[in-house]
Amino acid sequence: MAFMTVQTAPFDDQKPGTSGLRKKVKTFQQAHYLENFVQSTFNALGDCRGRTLVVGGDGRYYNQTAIQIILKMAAANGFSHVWVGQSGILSTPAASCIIRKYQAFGGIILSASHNPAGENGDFGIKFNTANGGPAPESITSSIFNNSLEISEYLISDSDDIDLAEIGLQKLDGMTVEVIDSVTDYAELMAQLFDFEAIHGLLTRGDFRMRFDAMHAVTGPYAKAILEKRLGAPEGTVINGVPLPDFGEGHPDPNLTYAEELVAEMFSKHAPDFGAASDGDGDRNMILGNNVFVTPSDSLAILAANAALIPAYRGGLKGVARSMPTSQAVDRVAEKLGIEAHETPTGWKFFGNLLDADRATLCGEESFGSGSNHIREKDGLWAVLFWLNILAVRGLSVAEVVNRHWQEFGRNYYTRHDYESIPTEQAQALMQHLENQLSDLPGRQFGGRTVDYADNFSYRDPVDDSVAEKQGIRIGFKGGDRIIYRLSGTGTEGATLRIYIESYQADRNKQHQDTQQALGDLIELADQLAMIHDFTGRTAPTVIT
Ligand code: VG1
Ligand code: CO
Repeated sequence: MAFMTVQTAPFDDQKPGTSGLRKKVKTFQQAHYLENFVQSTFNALGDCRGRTLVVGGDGRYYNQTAIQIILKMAAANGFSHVWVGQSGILSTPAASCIIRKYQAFGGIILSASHNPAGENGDFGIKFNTANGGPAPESITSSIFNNSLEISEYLISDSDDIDLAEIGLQKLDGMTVEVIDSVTDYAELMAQLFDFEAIHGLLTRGDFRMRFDAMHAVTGPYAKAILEKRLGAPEGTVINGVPLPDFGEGHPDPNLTYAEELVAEMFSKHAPDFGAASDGDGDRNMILGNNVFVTPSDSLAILAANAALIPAYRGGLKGVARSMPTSQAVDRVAEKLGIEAHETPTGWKFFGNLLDADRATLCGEESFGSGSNHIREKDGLWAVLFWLNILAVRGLSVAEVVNRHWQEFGRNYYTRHDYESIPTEQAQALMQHLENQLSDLPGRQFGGRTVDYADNFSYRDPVDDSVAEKQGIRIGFKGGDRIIYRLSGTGTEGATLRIYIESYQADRNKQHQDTQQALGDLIELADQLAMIHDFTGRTAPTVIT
């Protein structure tokens, strides 16, 4: 067995986006493509000799092939020990948990999250640092710079590792340790939550729950924790076997894509609690009998109820939300007298706040929430948090939500996505908005006055790093907002995301249909951006 130095030439499109590098499987299958990115990552990290790594992915097509390549490159680059999930499976939160628990130097997570999988679908790769979180911008830009200059990579010509077999194997000088994908993560969950109370709820007989794993990575985790450990009846978890093409579905837990679950939860004999997770297990959708909880509300409710949960009984240090996420959680923070941070989109921006103990709970409107237990968002964690709340309070999901609105007011919230717009059209539209920003403050639109209009810039309070142009914000007096940004995770053209929010304190007006309640703001958002003129589109592709 020998290490080889392979000559290569740079690709110019390996700039990591919101969450790592995401491209079509076919792009990754080009000769040297994956290898270039992995070597660029190792080069960005410096001397890798003697270091340790965690490797795993969401089980999508190309996962195992990529893992074999990464292991051989890790060995040739001098890593001493690599932990790999059995059969290459690690959910994103489990990978974060394992990096922290085994004090690894970092981890490589293979996932394109909720993007469709299969031979013609998407693939993705990202690097997480020793704190278990996504590499910060300083590292991702160094990876990109390395990828533009790469001329060779190192790889071993050893045989493949048997990923199905738990235990230690040798790959040249490097130890590969195949570990159970679920055990460490399940143990962590048991430390955070009152499993006895949740067990009581799930075995009570009159409480029914449904969890949709959407044929993606969370299936084994949900079955092990909810059914085996917490006593939920078999069949509680549906679509629980991870498939390389995710059953040809789109494992994005929202009202559009989680059709099967949504149909059941909005039926006559709906279960009491419903939840779904995404491709790599870091997102969650929470539903009750005929109710949907927006992710922004869910974050606020978790924060308001945190004192009921063993792990957070001592109080929250602070909360953080991405900029487009509704301001509902800010009101909870105000009441609790704790810091509330507003960061750019993407979990990597929460890392410093969590490490510095300035935020305990974090969340994004895109169905992601998490805490300082790891450094990624965590789908099943949110589900267990909700179950723990329901078990302790003895209320239904609808009651919990309604009482929250009564106490704090309701932030009506929606996101409209326009997918696969030609990139030039999307950029022209954003430029058109940008050009208006300086004229907007003070202007009136149907009773609302523009308070501020800018392109969001964030200074990290821990290391003073600055991230600019993170989305166009139009804020009105009283707190209503319209936000526009382009997605950084898509692989086809551009996706325009428009986020719309309006606060309602009046209890008698908290039960309108969201799209109706936000109707005039939606129309204004459309007019200001001239969506139809720039894109020819008359309606969004997805509304959440
Ligand atoms: C989207 C979401 C963002 C999330 C990111 C990764 O990014 O909006 O909130 O952090 O996906 O989530 P963008 O740039 O497309 O808006 V996941 O579950 O794909 O790791
Ligand atoms: Co995800």
